[in-house]
Amino acid sequence: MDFHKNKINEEINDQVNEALREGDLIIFIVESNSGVTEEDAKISKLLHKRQKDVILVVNKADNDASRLNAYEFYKLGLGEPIAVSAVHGTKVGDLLDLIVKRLPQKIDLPKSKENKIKVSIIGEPNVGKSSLINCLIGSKRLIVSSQAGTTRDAISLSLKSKDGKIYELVDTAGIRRPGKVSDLVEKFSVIRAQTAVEESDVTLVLVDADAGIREQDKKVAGIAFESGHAMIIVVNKWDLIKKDNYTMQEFKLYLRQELPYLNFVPIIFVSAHAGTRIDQILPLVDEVYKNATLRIPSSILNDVLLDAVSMTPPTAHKGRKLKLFYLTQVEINPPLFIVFVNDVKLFHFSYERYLINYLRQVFGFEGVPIRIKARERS
Ligand SMILES: Nc1nc2c(ncn2[C@@H]2O[C@H](COP(=O)(O)OP(=O)(O)OP(=O)(O)O)[C@@H](O)[C@H]2O)c(=O)[nH]1
Ligand SMILES: [Mg+2]
Repeated sequence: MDFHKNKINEEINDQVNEALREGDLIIFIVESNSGVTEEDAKISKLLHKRQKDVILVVNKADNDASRLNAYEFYKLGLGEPIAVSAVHGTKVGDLLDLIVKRLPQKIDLPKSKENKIKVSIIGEPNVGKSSLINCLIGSKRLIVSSQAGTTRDAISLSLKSKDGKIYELVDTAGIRRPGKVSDLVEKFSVIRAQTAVEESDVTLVLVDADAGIREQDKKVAGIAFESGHAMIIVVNKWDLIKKDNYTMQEFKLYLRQELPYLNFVPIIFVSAHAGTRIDQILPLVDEVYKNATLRIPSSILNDVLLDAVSMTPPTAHKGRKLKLFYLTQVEINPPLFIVFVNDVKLFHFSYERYLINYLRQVFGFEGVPIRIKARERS
């Protein structure tokens, strides 16, 4: 336990140093009621050494007495402290103004949503989500540890690729097995991951090669699938597997068996430790994103619908037969198709699956769940 604690402290220090190195402006937060602590003094020394621009924020200044306490922090030598209350929102607006004023002008914010791809990474605790992001960005920005449950909340980091593309990478808390922790925590981690996935363009479903596919991995993959967004299965810790020429193919087969409804999702085998194939992840992200934003003209879709129906016509059900009139794509990223029929009750799952597979055969859509809704023609 102590070993883990020390290891985590070390990781936290690394992370703080990294943030200090990268940051253009440092917000140093102290607590008003505790006065200047030894730790505060230590951190101030570190900041002086770094010669960075610092805003000293005294938090929990909820009343007059604690607001007055703020002046004590002058002695840290970091300039005028600003007293705020994060809980009540007092002076937080002023702080924001101050931050904007002090930020260097050189910061280039992404200009529009168009050239940014948002990628969330989800998976069970400990599969290496944070390690993978660290490896992608080439820096130890996120805390990594062998203790499950290290990442507690979603964190996003920006990455600019060599060709100038911007990716927003979202690390999420591991999705825990029910019963392992209180149900509330498990529910919360699922909801947070769902939200991250809903807001992303592409989801990386991370699994641990050494642990294999567990029930919980299936649940995680289901979250990505349900969102309709593009997805990739990333098998991490490939370095731990004893391999020969067939191992990857065998593992792929095993995955396809365990997750049969995800047969359209690309699989990549990586090691966040050794860096193996990490450079292939973003090109794959680009590819599935392109597929998710594909827009197919209705004229072409209707030719395809005609072909599909003549190839395998719907069978009659209790004397009534499904008729399909028109197919159109109403949304991209995630794609959504609407098919106009004579009676929605006759559009059964099996025919829906047939049409989806047909669309895949013609257009590919690798990595993208396809959804078709039936509507009755009025
Ligand atoms: N051998 C090996 N170990 C890895 C690899 N990636 C991560 N690990 C280890 O797996 C453990 C968990 O890594 P994290 O990156 O913290 O995992 P996580 O998925 O972010 O975990 P939570 O935040 O707890 O959900 C750490 O001990 C890592 O060093 C890998 O590719 N190979
Ligand atoms: Mg983590």
